[in-house]
Amino acid sequence: MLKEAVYHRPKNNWSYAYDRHTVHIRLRTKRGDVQRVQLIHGDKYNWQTVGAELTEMNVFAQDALFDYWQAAVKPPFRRLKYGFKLIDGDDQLWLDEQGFHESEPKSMNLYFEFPFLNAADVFEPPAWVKDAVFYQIFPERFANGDPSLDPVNVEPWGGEPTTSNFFGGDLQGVIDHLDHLTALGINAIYFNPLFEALTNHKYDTIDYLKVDPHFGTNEQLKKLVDACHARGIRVLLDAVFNHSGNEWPPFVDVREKGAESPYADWFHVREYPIGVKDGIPTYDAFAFVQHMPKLNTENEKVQAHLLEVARYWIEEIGVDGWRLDVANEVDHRFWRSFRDVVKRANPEAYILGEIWHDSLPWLAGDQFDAVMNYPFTEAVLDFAVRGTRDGKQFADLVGYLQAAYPQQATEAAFNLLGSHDTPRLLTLCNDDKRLMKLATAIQFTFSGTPCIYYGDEIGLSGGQDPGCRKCMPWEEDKQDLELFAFFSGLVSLRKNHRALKDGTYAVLHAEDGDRTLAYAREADGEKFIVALNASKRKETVTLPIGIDVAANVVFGDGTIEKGKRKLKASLPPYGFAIVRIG
Ligand code: ARE
Repeated sequence: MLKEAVYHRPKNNWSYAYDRHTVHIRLRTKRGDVQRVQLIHGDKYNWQTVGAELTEMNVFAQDALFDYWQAAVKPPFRRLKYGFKLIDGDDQLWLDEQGFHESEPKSMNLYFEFPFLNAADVFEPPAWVKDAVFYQIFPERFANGDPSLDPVNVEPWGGEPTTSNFFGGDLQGVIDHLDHLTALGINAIYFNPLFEALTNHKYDTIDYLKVDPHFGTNEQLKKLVDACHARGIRVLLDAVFNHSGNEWPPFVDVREKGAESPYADWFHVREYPIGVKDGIPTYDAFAFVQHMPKLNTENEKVQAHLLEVARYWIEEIGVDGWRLDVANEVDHRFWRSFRDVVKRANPEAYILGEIWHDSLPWLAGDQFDAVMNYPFTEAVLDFAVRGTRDGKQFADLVGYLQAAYPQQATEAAFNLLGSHDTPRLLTLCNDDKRLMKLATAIQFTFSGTPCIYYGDEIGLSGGQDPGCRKCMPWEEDKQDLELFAFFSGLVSLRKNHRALKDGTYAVLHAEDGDRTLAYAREADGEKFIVALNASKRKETVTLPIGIDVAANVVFGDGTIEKGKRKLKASLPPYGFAIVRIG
């Protein structure tokens, strides 16, 4: 057994409360190196009578180098003291807080501790999130429902988007097209910023308490939210709290009065008078963008204002949560206060951070419920679209990501394949719908909440921002209805089967240099096998199944042939099959 590969720490993704009764304990070993791992556990104040129990651990995830073991235990008195027993043939090793032992430690004093399962510390994303299918709307480009609100320089709908032009999309446009969303089957919308701002993307807020007049009014947003709720659709807004716009009145005041302004401490000014020197603003700003001055979220008045904003839209307008812009550049203390305010306003509200990287520090229950899962985006695109990752490398990366977070974070992850910040999926696929469908099939059969970027479902294309922000075409002959049927079919399949949402996940086929992949999802006695072919040739994959069980392709262009204890899936180039077992 390779001791150097063994890892555990009694915190974070290694030891955490999964719910108010269950603790998950994990251990890492070298891949394929250890036959069995047992968790020895009991109550620290009553080890003799309550403990010590042995629970067999299972490998729940694997990456290229490691096996990740997990056991779920329900300590009767909510306290846990534990150690590990590693077994490989005749070799046995015990692990506690002091390290390895060749024989069972005489005392449990130095075992690891999960001191107490306090309900207040449990990371519990709202239950509805697992059942959600999101749809992202970039408001300026979805639909123009009220031309009387158009900005003066508005261009005809459907023109080429630039960084600064306007097409007149608004809230009425969304209200007018709710039937489209219902037909697609989505049950949650994420809106890019709606508050008053000068740019077409509105990430440069002027007034956090007012809907942009070119989009509509606060009352109209309330009407939209109510209409969505009546259809079972939840609504998420974009909170741009890292920075304001440079026409936000407090910043205007600092620009005019300098250090004497009562708002001087609301920002991070390095030098007065404020301005731009050699392309660098004399104050902190988002990405050196001078019209986006960074807010000082340590200032109590700034906190009070932003927290009131967080409360107002939830309590008074009824929105169901927030997507947090540039979430990783704002201090953790602020996000903790933010969570308290949001959950007080609505305990079921959802908090989604925009973080593109490893996000563990924000996913401990005291800050966010989920993050935009760009690492998943990259894994899927590499495998299904770019062809830079084979089935094994894909499975290894996914295994690594699963092990890197508590299980509830994986179950609530926000899985997107594109957004207003990336080239569109169809464009990345060089307009080859087979690749797009392959990637989307993975997205909809994975743990985590899928999100469709507006227009992807009808074949909208476009490169990097601003190309990815084209106007939604509403004439039927400009929409790819076959693609729409594909998307709505997948949405409905997912919505109707728990196994595809938070069911267990097991890799069935993933080999070096092989561009096919198969995995199983299982829950409530229901099982699906997803078999995928990311190569340009027809491929077959042989998969183990139980004896005499039924198997049917419920979605996809692949076919299956049943053998005695196996299933042969024939997959066309860039094809796939979602197979229902039993
Ligand atoms: C504008 C132009 C762009 C130009 C940019 C440079 O449109 O073409 O490249 O200026 O100055 C908003 C608008 C953008 C606008 C930007 C600045 O939507 O159109 O760009 O403001 O005016 C990082 C951050 C992440 C951030 C992205 C963009 O970590 O938070 O960069 N995303 C949010 C929003 C954006 C928004 C802003 C922030 C600002 O979602 O839409 O931009 O409010 C890597 C890194 C990531 C990086 C990512 C993308 O993978 O790891 O950290 O994200 O690439 O660059």
